[in-house]
This record gives sequence, structure tokens and C-alpha cells, in this order.
Amino acid sequence: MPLLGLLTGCSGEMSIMDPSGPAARAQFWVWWAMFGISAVVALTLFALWLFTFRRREQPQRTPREEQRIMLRWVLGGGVLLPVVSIIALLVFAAPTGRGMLPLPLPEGEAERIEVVGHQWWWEIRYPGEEGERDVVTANRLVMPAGEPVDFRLTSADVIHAFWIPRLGGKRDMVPGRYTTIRLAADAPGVFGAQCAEYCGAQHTHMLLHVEALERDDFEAWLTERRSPPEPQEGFDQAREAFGEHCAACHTVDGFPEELIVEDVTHDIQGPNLSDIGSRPTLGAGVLPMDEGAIAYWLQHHQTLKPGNRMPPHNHVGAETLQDIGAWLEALEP
Ligand code: HEC
Ligand SMILES: [Cu+2]
Repeated sequence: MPLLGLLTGCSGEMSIMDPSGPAARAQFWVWWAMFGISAVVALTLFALWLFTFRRREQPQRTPREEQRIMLRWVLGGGVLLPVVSIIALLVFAAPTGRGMLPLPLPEGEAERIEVVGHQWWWEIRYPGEEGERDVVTANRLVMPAGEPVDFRLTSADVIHAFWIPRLGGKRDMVPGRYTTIRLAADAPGVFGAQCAEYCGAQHTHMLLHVEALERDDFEAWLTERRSPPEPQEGFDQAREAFGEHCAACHTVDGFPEELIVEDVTHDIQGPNLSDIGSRPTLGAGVLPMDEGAIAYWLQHHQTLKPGNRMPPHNHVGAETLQDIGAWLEALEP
């Protein structure tokens, strides 16, 4: 029964046993090759071990012969077997690694998306061509399906790792350094992703929601966010409070600059909130984005995600936080 329980871990949005892209599929076969080869080696050793229990006449051997036999075992089992198994695995694994490199494509260029790891959330950037704005969002990665995408990775603080189990990976995200990994999704779908390098207390609460869309839907999603923000109306009090308490860490595109009260006592960056109302979760997967969820998050985030880098807002007042929450929920492109 406990084994059956473990098996349920083999399906679902984060399963490497259910690959949905070329890189993950290649890794899936490397996994089976490793499993197969280690099973063969283990079974062979087990058989040999059983063999030693066999009762039989011990032939008379000279010490020299004994030594020669022993040497044969050491060379065969200790050197030859590992070398052959490791080379076999290398032959399997090398093309898999190569498939995730951003090599030139026969035609066109791969879509490029930048991902920055933060304690404990994901910043996602879609660089604009000349003159265009960058589109910046958080904790939700939207990508085109059916084509290679180059993810350019880095970190703002400590080492994180980018891993979308059903598409492939993983790759470290190192502060001050850029690495690129190429992944593709076979078809539109939703995939789970998770930071794969321990990065502090809330490492487990660093989930990323990945959506692969048809090319046209992806373009539409991006264009909506790329166009200049419309002037905001209403929610005057909420926006004023946001300028005072929140805008030093959080960006909202089109937010009037005169409302921003700069607070220079910290260097923490928070997620860009420009399209927060359209995102599926809050706090990197801690809460689903239901009605009222933002206000709830603002009041309880240090209980929901203890130690996260956003200070508590006790001094702001529940009513104001509710106002801000309602305004943020309306922020959709
Ligand atoms: C000192 C910087 C800082 C201040 C000030 C701050 N935040 Fe944050 N905020 C953060 C950080 C860091 C996170 C990410 C927490 C996490 O998920 O680990 C965050 C997360 C959030 C999220 C969730 C975003 C998401 O994508 O899930 C919302 C919404 C939010 N803040 C709103 C606010 C509001 C409203 C205020 C003002 C009342 C505020 N923040 C003040 C740093 C700050
Ligand atoms: Cu981590």
C-alpha cells in the first residue's frame, strides 16, 4: 500500500514520468536507461553473490592462481563494468543536454523569455524589440506551444533553479550570471514548475504556473500587456495608499508618479503587479486568486508564507488593505 501511494506521485502537472516536450522526453529516456543499467548491474552482482554460496569442491589452487583470479574480478567488476556503464549513459545523456542548448535554429529565432529568481517568487520578462516596452509579470509564465523557447535565467539574490518537470530542465539561476535553457511544449497546456535549488525558508513556496498557448493566443496575450496602460480611474484612496505603502517595492504600469512616496530604507524588490488581477495565484502558488484573495493575502501573508520578504502591513489598517485589494484585483490588461 505505501508503494501505491508513492505511485500517485508519477502523474500530475509536475511529473517527469509524463513528458510533454522534446527535452523532457529525452530526459525521461535517460532516466529509464539509468534505471535499466543500474538494475542489470545490481542483479548481476546479486547473482554473483548467490553464486558464492554454492557448495562445491574447492579446486586446489596455488597462491599465484588465486591472485590472478582476484585481479580479474577487480579489473572486470571494479574498472571495466563502471567504465562501460558510464560510457553507455554518456552516449544516452549527451544529446539530451545538447538539445537544451540555445543553438542556432535552421530558420528563424527561438522566442526569448527572461526569468529572474527572487526569494521567493519568479519575475518573468518579455523583452520588447526596439522602442517597445518590456512586459513584466510574476509567478506565471506564458509561452508559445509547439516551438522552442529560450529561457534566459538569472537570480536577484541567492542561487535558485528553474525546473518545469514536464518540459525539462533543470538549470541553476546564479546571481550576476546569465544561463540559457531551451525548452518546448508539444501542445498547449498548463504545467507546474518549482524552484529546484534550496534557497531559504520559503523555498517550497516558490511555485511557478506555466501556460503554453497557441502562437496566436500567445501573441494576443503579449500585445494586451505591451500596449501602453490606460489612465486609471476610481479607487482614489486605494491608489493613494498604494503610493504611500507599496509603490517603493511594487511597480504598476501607468501608476501616477506623483503618488509614489519613495522609501529608501530597503532594497527589496516585489513582484510587478500590473496584471495581478489576471494571474491564477498569489504568493507564488500559496493562494488561489479568488475574489477577496488579495486583501486576505495582504493581511495574512506572514502567516501564509512566514518570513517572506514583504513586511507585515499592520500599520495600514484592514479597511485600506481591502480597498487596495479590490483595486489590484481589477488590474487586468
Ligand atoms: C519592502 C518591500 C515591499 C513592500 C513595501 C510591499 N511589498 Fe508586496 N511583496 C513584496 C515581496 C518581496 C513580495 C513577494 C512575497 C513572496 O511571494 O515571497 C510581495 C508580494 C505581494 C503580492 C503578491 C504578488 C504575487 O504575484 O503573488 C501582492 C498582491 C503585494 N505584495 C501587494 C502589496 C501591497 C498592496 C503593498 C502595500 C500595502 C505591498 N505589497 C508592500 C515586497 C513588498
Ligand atoms: Cu528554491
